[in-house]
Amino acid sequence: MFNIDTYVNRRQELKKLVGEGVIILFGNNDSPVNYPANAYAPMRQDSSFLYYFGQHRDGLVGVIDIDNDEEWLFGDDIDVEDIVWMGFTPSVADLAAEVGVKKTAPMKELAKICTPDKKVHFLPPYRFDTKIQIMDLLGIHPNQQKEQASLKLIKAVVKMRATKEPQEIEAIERACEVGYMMHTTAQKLIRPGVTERYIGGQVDGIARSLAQGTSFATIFSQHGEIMHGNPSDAQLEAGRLALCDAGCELDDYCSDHTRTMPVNGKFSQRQLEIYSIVEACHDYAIEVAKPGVRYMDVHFAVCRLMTERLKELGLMKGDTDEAVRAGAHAMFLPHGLGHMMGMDVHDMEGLGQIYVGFDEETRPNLEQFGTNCLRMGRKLEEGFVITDEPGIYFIPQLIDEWKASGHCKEFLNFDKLETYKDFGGIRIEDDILITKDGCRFLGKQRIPYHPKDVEDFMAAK
Ligand SMILES: [Mn+2]
Repeated sequence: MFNIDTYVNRRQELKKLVGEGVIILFGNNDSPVNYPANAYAPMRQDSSFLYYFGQHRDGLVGVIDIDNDEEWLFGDDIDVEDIVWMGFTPSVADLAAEVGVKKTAPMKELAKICTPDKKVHFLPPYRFDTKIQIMDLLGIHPNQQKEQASLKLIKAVVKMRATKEPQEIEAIERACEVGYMMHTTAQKLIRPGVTERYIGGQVDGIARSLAQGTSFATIFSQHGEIMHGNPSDAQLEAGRLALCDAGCELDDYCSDHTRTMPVNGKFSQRQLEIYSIVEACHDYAIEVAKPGVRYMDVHFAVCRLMTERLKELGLMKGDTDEAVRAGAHAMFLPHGLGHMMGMDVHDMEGLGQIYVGFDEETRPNLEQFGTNCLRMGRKLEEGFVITDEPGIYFIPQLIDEWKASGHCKEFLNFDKLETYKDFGGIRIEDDILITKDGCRFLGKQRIPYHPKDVEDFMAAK
């Protein structure tokens, strides 16, 4: 938790931006795994609630009544029977005082402040219990809640959370340090015969030992071409690549890195050829990302670079600009170059990607395969934290489908693609901070990613 002024000032700023009405920020509740008392642990607080009210306990709701200039923390104090099981927990009044909130009340009083006749601002809910709370309070059916969420509040929250304060950047740097430990642990343990699940578990263990846990379900797979490939019980095989996409949460901030390693510690010539393209794309993005540059333009510049290089390998053909306009590169890169990162690993995604990753002059293209997965396109600003994560994947089913339909056949060499169906996929991902005149990596230590560094690191284990 940051100091009390942080939360007081943030709420003050939010009041100014929203202007009138009552803002209600729902904290999260415990979420049961398989019966009510067996909850997912650790409990994950809602990030916007945390940003303005700082407290991690479940069952809290923060209210900022702009019209009456009052701030409230709603929640029920636990009784001694709960204390027997959970230990002592500060009262709601004490929790409120820690973040500079003067008024508190039990949850049943919430309906007295947030009445449907007032202009009540709420964020789009993503948990079912929150949807029920909103329905009880405001009479809005869950199906209608996303569209009735307050655009004014969404835009204000995005504006504030998008630009990271120095103390937030420090927290992300600390999370990246644990990210370094997670990824280098994987690099040390990878060898033929070990299961994906074992490595995935060790990576998760670092996140749980040194931080609050992972920032998303760890991806560790020899099938790097599967975007969200969870670790299976398959054994690692010499000659294949293993892709590790993992991050932690520390002090409520995330890290998110991806590395791709040769299982036997040495890249083959074919792997090296593809790897060096991804590496070049990754490094190019860091070279050009700076305030005023649109990340969508960086994305397409990377797509053109990738296309040029894939043409040299005979996997693509034709005019580079036309190929990228047609979306042919999405055969290899079906996602965007990156996303905002912060308290959420895809920061604020729940508030609506259109408000987080785009602006008035940069609109998403939802029609074209690949481009429709662009999470971040807008002009970069100092203080943004984004990921740089190009990849090249060989997805057998996608190759088959495009080959059968002839999609982009003037830009793709399907005969050559056939021979890459057993390749897998490569992604390299780092977290970067947009600075005054450029950008920089976050985290003190670079997780090895240049091929020689990866091989040397794996050999030294
Ligand atoms: Mn990412």
